Amino acid sequence: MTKEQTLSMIKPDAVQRNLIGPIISLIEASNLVIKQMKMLQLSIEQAENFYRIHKDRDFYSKLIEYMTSGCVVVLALEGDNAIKVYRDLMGSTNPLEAKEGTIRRLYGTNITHNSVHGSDSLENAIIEIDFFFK
Ligand code: IDP
Ligand code: MG
Repeated sequence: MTKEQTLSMIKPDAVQRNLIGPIISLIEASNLVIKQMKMLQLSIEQAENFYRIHKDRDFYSKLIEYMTSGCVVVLALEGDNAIKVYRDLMGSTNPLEAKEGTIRRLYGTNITHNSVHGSDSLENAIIEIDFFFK
């Protein structure tokens, strides 16, 4: 197994509902170690840059509006196969399709307000950790 780092974000819908603690508990229970963490409100420029691969999607403007609507918590997580371990812990993008016990199934409200973000590849994990913690 290879030790990796991944970027996690607790999104505004979860921060607003006092779910930072429960989500961090699930992360720690999955043997992922928090290496760096901070709370901030994304600017429109930051949100647009972070989600630039989705700029041509119909949900993009709604996504940017939502992601800048309140504070987020960003965390750099480390562990064996951290990228997959954390993607599995999050569950599917749509909370209705996410497996029992996953963060999105437990806490997500809908496909936009799905409580958490996680890097989807080693390459993007490096870019995203750099984005917030350089
Ligand atoms: P992911 O977060 O599971 O990696 P992505 O496809 O990368 O999913 O989408 C980024 C974010 O954009 C999602 O987490 C969600 O907040 C939002 N999103 C994705 N697909 C849709 C959609 O079909 N409608 C509305 N919002 C969406
Ligand atoms: Mg994604």
